[in-house]
Parts: sequence; structure tokens; C-alpha cells
Amino acid sequence: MNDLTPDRDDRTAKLKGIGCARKRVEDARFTQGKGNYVDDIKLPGMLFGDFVRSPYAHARVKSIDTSAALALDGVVAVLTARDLEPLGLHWMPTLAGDKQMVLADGKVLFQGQEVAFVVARDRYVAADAVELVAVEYEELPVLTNPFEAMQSDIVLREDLTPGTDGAHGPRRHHNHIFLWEEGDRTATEQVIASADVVAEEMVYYHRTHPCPLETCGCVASMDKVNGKLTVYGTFQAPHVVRTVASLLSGIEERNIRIVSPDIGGGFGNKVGVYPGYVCSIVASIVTGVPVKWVEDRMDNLMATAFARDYWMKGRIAATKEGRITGLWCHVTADHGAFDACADPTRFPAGFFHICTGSYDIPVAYVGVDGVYTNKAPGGVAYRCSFRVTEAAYFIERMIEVLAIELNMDAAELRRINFIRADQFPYHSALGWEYDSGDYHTAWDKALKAVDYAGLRREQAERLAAFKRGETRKLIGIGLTHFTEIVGAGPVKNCDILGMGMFDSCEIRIHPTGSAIARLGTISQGQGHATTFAQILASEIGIPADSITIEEGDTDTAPYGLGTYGSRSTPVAGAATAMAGRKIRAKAQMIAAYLLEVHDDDVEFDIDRFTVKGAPERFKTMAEIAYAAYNQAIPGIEPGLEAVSYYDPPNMTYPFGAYICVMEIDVDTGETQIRQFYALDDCGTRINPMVIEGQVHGGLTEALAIAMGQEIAYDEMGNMKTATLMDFFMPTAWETPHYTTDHTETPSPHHPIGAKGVGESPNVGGVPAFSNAVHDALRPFGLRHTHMPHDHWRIWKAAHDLGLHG
Ligand code: MCN
Ligand code: CUM
Repeated sequence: MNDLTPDRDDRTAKLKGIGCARKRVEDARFTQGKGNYVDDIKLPGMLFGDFVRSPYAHARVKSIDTSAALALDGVVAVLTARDLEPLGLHWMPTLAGDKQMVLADGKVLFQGQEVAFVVARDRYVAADAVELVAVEYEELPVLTNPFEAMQSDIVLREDLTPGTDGAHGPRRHHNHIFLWEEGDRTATEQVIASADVVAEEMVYYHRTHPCPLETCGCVASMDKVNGKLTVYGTFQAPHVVRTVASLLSGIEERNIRIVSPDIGGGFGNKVGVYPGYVCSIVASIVTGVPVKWVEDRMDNLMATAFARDYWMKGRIAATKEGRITGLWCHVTADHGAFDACADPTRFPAGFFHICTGSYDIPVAYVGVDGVYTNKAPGGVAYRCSFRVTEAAYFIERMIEVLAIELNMDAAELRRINFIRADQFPYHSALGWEYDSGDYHTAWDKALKAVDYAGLRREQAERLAAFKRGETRKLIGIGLTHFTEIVGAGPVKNCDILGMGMFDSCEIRIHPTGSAIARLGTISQGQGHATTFAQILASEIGIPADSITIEEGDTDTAPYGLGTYGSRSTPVAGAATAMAGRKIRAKAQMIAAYLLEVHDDDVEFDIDRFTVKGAPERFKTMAEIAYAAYNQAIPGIEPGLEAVSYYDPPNMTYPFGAYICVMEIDVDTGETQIRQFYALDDCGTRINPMVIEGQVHGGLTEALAIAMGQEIAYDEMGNMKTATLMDFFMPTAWETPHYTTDHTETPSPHHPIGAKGVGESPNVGGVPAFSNAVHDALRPFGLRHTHMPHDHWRIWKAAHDLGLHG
């Protein structure tokens, strides 16, 4: 046996399977300008659509005059709500069970709202025609503050009958959407009333936007001869779009083909259904030619899915020694004009109730009030795992505030409250079953890696020097330990508009030993073509380099719910492994036949089946594939194919320990990130290099959000940050160096033990950056201040603390 070992290592390396830092196969195309994005799709006779958008945040639409626009050479049509009404398409259902105007029907509810859709020969003519559509508005009073909206007499949604229930139960007020509660309120309030120590804070996670480099868009093409509708678009969930399009239009699903070509970043922005998709499809049906619609940057920032906007009021109770005894939270969630959040149906606040975080908290309560305002709809999107970002930010800020209250070191406070490794599977007070974890090991590794004690000493010395007047720079140490929840999800409690959230993989092995696998997910830059081939390589013994991964075309891919919520690895990745095992099971029977032994007498070995005890007698997977097609085998059908639809038994719970060391200049508010250490545990690691890339990208988005990026409105509802001049997008200049690290705690229920990782760095990154800012100013009495921590806000915080003399 021993002399076979080097050969086995060689054979394993050739597969480039699980654990290999395989280079991304898609980059050969992307780096040579050979990507194929929506805007690269050009069909014969194609027209271009563009929107007339509302300049007002709240106004009645008195009249729309399209005559001048229609008279312009090259304009083919101008659609308004009146044109869509006979089709029942002037409103559309949202993913959250609400409905949303496709084109302004009587009034507009946010600045940038779609009012009319101009269809013209090309983009330039369409833009000129947009200027020629005359809309008469009557301005209405504007509500941009959700607390005021809940008190105001102003009715935003006149289409909803007052006093009626919404999609998630009773509505208390005409601007109220839902109250959603979890946990034991009475018991939690009792614990808080009698606790040794209670820390209370209002934690606001401001509104922001995923802002992918490629904006949203589509090309709709109705072929009236064969009755087939094809839509190319920036869709994170192509099959969902197909089903929804069929239900809305009455066109049979077999006659709808949805294709997601290459996607230039999604980050959740491309989960929702937007008026542009509906208008392009209608316009193509009306004109009989393909119609393209692609947003510009302002369209994207003003109108498509925003993220966050959560006001989280918290109370956390503890003993004098720092043992947490209870957590209470009430959220006022600003959903804008329509509730268009993308969450599993039963969870209108997503998975926010993971807000007990990494801590063993005996009793807890959360209540979330959804509220309408005159802002853009959307919500949840932006590397968020369904509001887990908000939850992690909330608990990690509450821990810091509690540490101040207890006059304790925040690292130690975390350590004594972590769920212990022997408590998994752990049932949280808010109803989750954490599948696995080892927080103490990760935490100790992180603290040791940065020399935490040494950093605290240095920080104290700097503080002393500051007080002596020798420096104007302080040091902040931002700690975070987060627990993610990804892999939506079990069909028993996770669906979107009734569609169960399983996922799928279909594999075809070709006679000469190469393969194609198709999945129900769709990469937007995550590298699925690279990593899913690695899972399969390890499962079936065919080199990853010989496996093609295909996604995103509903005519060929098996039905799946798409890519968001870091669900691809936990769900479609599991389906890939399971389908691979079906291939292997059939291959085993073929091998046994070829080797003239019983099925049980052969075993799988890397890339072949060997006779047990006689490894020199074997059939490679390539030989087996050839035989599967070309040899008559009694009792076995020809061919080597398999499909798996995988319904996960539980979510997966990745976690991580992040530490940010920041210098703050109290006179300018400028910050410098001196060190950022990120330890992630996503269970079995499929491709360490891809994981590192995911972590770098997510941390950079976290940096943006925490330190400057926001969607801000003035009191008139004008959006102040609709261009990249005002909306902070970090470049290489602002991006610090990151040190990545890992522990590996496999998921016990996932076939290969993998958990998702795509969103972790955003979930954990934001509190790490924010906590660093707070930690620097803690000695001067800062408890909490709202993000984003741009230079001005930091300067202001320092000023308010009296640091400018
Ligand atoms: N991976 C791995 N080992 C693991 C877990 C993941 O090698 N244990 C790899 C996967 O194989 C995959 C990548 O890491 O190639 C991300 O996997 P996963 O965590 O399953 O997340 P998804 O593929 O479902 O991607 C979604 C996630 C989300 S929700 C957002 S938002 C986000 C993100 O991914 N948007 C992105 N990362 C992004 N990265 C890019 N480049 N572009 C986006 O739009
Ligand atoms: Cu919530 S952003 Mo991602 O789930 O596509």
C-alpha cells in the first residue's frame, strides 16, 4: 500500500478538488474583455427604453402629456399607467406580499419613481424624449422620518384601505406595514427590570445601497411567431423571475426563457423585480421587437433596492460579573414607499432574530415595526443574509455599550458570554438552532494573532501622550465576533412568494470522461464555475478542469431559487455533492461489472474504483464513463447522468472574529486603518483563494458602509447621494491591507460540511470598523454615535466631547 502513496497524492492534486486554491476559470474571459453582460446583448431591430422619473418625493400626478415626445423622430411608444392598466400591469406584487406601482398611478411616492416609459430607436433619442414628456404635479407634504410617519395624518398609501390587515397581520396606522415579534417579551422585560446592570441604546443602521458596478437592466424579446418570450437580464434568481412572469402574464412557463448572462456584481441589488423589467416586456409585446432597458448610475441609486434603514432600540441586561441575562430590541424599519423587501415569506424582518449573536442569552425579545415613508422601496439587499448585517451590528454595539456600563474589557465580556463548543447544536432564545461552532477557539486565535494585550498597552500609552499634548491621534481597537445564518433554506419554513427554497444540480458525464453540471444558482462574480467543479471533482473523481459549470439559463438549468443570502454553497453546493454521489453509485455498479466482482467488493479511491484489497485492479472514472455509454451491461441503463434537488435540513451558521486597529485624528476626523485581521469559519473550505477574495470584497464594502457610504435624503425627500461624487465607493486608495485567517468547523448536516461565506465579511466588518471608532473615543465618554463615520461626523463627535479645547 505504502508505495502507492505518492501516486495517490499526485492523483488527488490532478483533480483540483475541495481545498485547492484553484485559479478562477472565469477570469480568462473577464480579464480579456470577453465577458457577456446584459448591455453587450444586441438583437436585430432592438429598441431602447428609458424612464420619465418623478422629481418630487410625494405628489399627485395631474396629467401626463406625451404628444411632444411621440412627435420626436425615432420615438416608437410612450407607456403610462393608463396603458398598463388594461393588462393589469400598472401595479405589480412585491416579494414581501405588498404591491408596487409599475408606473405612477395617480400619485408618486418617492423621488425618482417611474412615471412613464419611453421607447425609442436608441438610448439617446429615448433620453431626449424623456425630457419632452410633460407631467403636471401637485406637490404633497413629505414624510422621510419613520417615527413621524407613524404619527402623521398624511396618508402615503391611498391604495390600501385603512384598518385592513397587511401581508403580515394587523396595521396599527395608515403608514404602518406590520409588527413582527419573536421571543418572550414578558419574561425579557422582567429580567431587565430586576437586573444588576442594564445598558440601553438606540442603534441606527443607516440607509445605503449595493451599487454594483453594472447597474440593473434587461433585454426583452417577444417572438410573436413561435409565442416565446426571452428575457436577458441582471437576475439573481432567474427561475423565480420566470415563474412570476408566467403568473403575471399568463404566458406558459415553457414559453418563457429567462437568461442571466454574466453579471457585473449583484450584492442583492438584482434580487428584486423592477418596473423596468415589466415595461420592457410589455414594450416588446406591443412593438413586436426586442426592447432593452439599462439603468444609469442615478437611476440605480435612486430607484432600485436600497439596504438597511433600521432604527434598533436595545436593552441588554447582565449580572455585575458580566453574564448577560436578557436582550430586548425594538426596531423601526423604514421600508420606503412600498414594502419590496426580499425575505423568505414568513420573515418580514428577515433573519433579524439572529440578533442574540454569538452569545448564550437565556431570554430575549424582538419586535419590528415596518413603516412607509417617501423614500425608494427595496430593503434587505447588500450582502446581508436577510437583515443579519443589522442584527450583528446591533448586538456588537450593545456588547460594547454594556462593556462601558460594566467598566469591563469588551474582549473578556464577549468571551464569558460565548456559546460554548459543547452547547452545539444550540437553541437560541429567539428560535434558531445553531448547527455548529467553536467561538472560544476562534476568539483566542484572533486575540493572539494581533497581540491584543500589547495593542491595549500601546493604546493606553497613546492616550497618555494625547493627554500630555504630545499627539492629536488616538488609537481604537474594534472587536467583533459575529454569527451568520445562511443557506435559506429549509422548504418547511423558507419560501419566496410560495416557492420553496431548495436548490438543484444536474450532471451529465460525457463518454470520454469530461462533464457538464448545471445549477439553479447564478454567479455574479463569486466564481461558481471554479468552485462547484471542485466539489464535483472530489465527489466523482473527474478533474475540475474537465468539468463545465453552467448557470442562469432557465431553458437548460434545473429549477432553483438563485443566488443571494450566501445560499449557493449551503444549498446548491449540497445538491452538487448529492448528485455527484448518485453518479458515483452507478459508477460503482459499472466498475464491479467490468472488474467481475460484486458491487460491495469495489471501493472509490480518488479517481477510480479499485477491488478491495487489490488496489492494482481498478477502473478509472474515465474508463467507467466510456463503458456507461458503449458497453451493454445487464440490468443497467446506458448513460451516466444524475440530478439532485436538495432541501437542506437546517441553515448553516458561519462565524468569525474580526479586529480592526484604527488611528483617528481628532482635529480632522481622518481615520487610518492600521491593521485589519479577519478570521472566518465557513466550515469545509472549497477554495481558499476564492474565500479570501470574498472576504476582501466584503470587508471593503463594510469599510464603505461604516466609514462614509449612505443614501441620504433632505426633508423634502430629495435624494442627496445619487451620484458617485456623493456616494462613497472605496477605491484601492482607501482600501487597507487585510490579514485573513480561519478555523474550520464543518457543518454537521451539509454533505461536505461547507457553510456560506459570501456575506460574512460585510456582516462582521461593519461593527468592527464602527467599534474601532467608538473605542478610540471611549475614554472621553463616547457611548454611541451613528454611522457612517465620515471625517465630519468623527470631527463632530470629538468636538462634542470637548476635545477641541
Ligand atoms: N466558498 C468556498 N468555501 C466555502 C464557502 C464558499 O469556497 N465554505 C466559495 C463558493 O464556492 C463561492 C463563493 O465562495 O464560489 C461564495 O459562496 P457562498 O458563500 O455560497 O455565496 P453565494 O455563492 O451564494 O454568493 C452570494 C453572496 C451574496 S448573497 C452577495 S450579496 C455577494 C457575495 O456572495 N455578492 C457578490 N459575494 C459577491 N462577490 C462578487 N464578486 N459579486 C457579488 O455580487
Ligand atoms: Cu442580501 S444581498 Mo445577497 O443576499 O444577494
